[in-house]
Amino acid sequence: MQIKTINTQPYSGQKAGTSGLRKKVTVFQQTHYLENFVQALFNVLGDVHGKTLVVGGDGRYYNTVAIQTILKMAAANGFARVLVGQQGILSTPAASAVIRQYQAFGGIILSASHNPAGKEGDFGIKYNVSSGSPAPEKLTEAIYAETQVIQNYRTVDTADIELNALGIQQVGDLTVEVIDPVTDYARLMESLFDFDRIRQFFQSGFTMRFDAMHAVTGIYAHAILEQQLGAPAGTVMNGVPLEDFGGGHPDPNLTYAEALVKQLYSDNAPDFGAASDGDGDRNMILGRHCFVTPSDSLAILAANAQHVKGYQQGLAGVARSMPTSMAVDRVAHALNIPCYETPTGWKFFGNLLDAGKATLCGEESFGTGSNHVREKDGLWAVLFWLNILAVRQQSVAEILHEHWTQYGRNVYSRHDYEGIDSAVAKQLMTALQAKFPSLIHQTFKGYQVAFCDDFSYTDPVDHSISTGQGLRIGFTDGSRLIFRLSGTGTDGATLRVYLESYQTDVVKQTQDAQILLADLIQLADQFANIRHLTGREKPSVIT
Ligand code: VG1
Ligand code: CO
Repeated sequence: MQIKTINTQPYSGQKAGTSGLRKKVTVFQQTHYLENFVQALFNVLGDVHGKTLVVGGDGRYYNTVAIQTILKMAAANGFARVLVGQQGILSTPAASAVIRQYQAFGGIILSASHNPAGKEGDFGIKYNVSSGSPAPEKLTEAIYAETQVIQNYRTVDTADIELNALGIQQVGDLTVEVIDPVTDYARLMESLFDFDRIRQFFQSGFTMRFDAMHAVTGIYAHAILEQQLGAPAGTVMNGVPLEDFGGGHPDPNLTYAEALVKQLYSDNAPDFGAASDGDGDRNMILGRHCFVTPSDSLAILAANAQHVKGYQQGLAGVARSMPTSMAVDRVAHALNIPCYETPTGWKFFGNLLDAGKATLCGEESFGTGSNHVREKDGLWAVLFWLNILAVRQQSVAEILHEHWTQYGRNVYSRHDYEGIDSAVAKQLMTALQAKFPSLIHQTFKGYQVAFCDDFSYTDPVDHSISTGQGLRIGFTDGSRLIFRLSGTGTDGATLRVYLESYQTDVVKQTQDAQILLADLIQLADQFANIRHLTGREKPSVIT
């Protein structure tokens, strides 16, 4: 088969954000745009002869077009084997699992996660290394540098590869194997959780709704929850993946998963509710008339890990991203295990997981995971909860409230201001940081400022340093205000304000977080001048 070398010119801005390169579909549709990025990646990887690559995506519009391009380029660049999900599908955690299981050299995941899909929506691409972990910053920076100087890419002239039928095809010297996207992942889940017990739990009348939001987890949830675990048909809602995710915004939170939230707060609510995002790595946990924040969920999983077969031997440590609440720190303290604080983005957990320093990890952005893969994992978190509920035979609300009684409640909320002007967002952050010296040790509404900084992180394993990871204002009672700009959006800027206080009064603990955080919400506006600078009266999304 003839290898073609095609001349091209660099595009600016092919820089990975928090989780890969995310742009509008129309940006990816520009001539050679995707090819440039993929060739830059292959150039940085060096000699790939004899190596195996995993390829799959969340099924959004442009997924299979991109996959055909990538397969042909993989053939021309000398890969020996590509494992690709049937119809181009692999959820992000399943891709990570497949990379690990087949000891692949790495994998390419096509997804823009929860960002809307379709012709006018977003698309994304990212590379994961042989451990299954998102590429570290060193690698993403090298790829970016390569995109700036790229002059040609290699591909082969061949018909499109058949992605619907399982099995092996030859593309020149490249062996393409179309694999079932669910099988390996489901087997991994079965090795971690007590499926028999969960099956009995459903048989005993326990009810749940899982909202796949017309995105990739539909096929995984149908197979695992309904077929394997025997949950009644209809347990999975919006379970058919669509190219445009049904026009929705598959972000599992109180705003975008409204239909599910309504059901869980209705008179005949099921016992348990959960949702996942576009690419299956996020999760939201709900009980009857009850919402568990992702930060609390991480803490509860850590505190109950002994009930779950895959984690019975104990946790080596836990890790959370800096803006995630400190609820898990309290559990770690009680268990006498270390708790690591990393910048936002799953790639920062990779080294801790590889080194066996952390077993469970989590982010406030509805991301939870463990050392079973190197991505956050939505269905895994749901199964973990199901396993705990089946063992403890208590409601979600009872488990949550008992947790708060024992550890205190880290009252938590995130306020997002989406789609604001990028220049204004930068100005807001600069002005806030300039104010830091005037805030230190001062008292506002009874909160005394203990420290202000711009978070930076030194990786305890490879000692790499990441700076500029978010502005923090910490108070003497442990409360925190954190300000960050999103690194995953494609429209203007998104300001994220993270609010946290600590409450030991059992009566107050059950009050609404927005009420308990009211003073801190006002202080955030006072310090950062949010309403004035952005012209927004309130956040666009509150989680
Ligand atoms: C957001 C979240 C972050 C998460 C990232 C990728 O990033 O805050 O915690 O790791 O999305 O998640 P940012 O930079 O927009 O705040 V996913 O499900 O989009 O892969
Ligand atoms: Co995601």
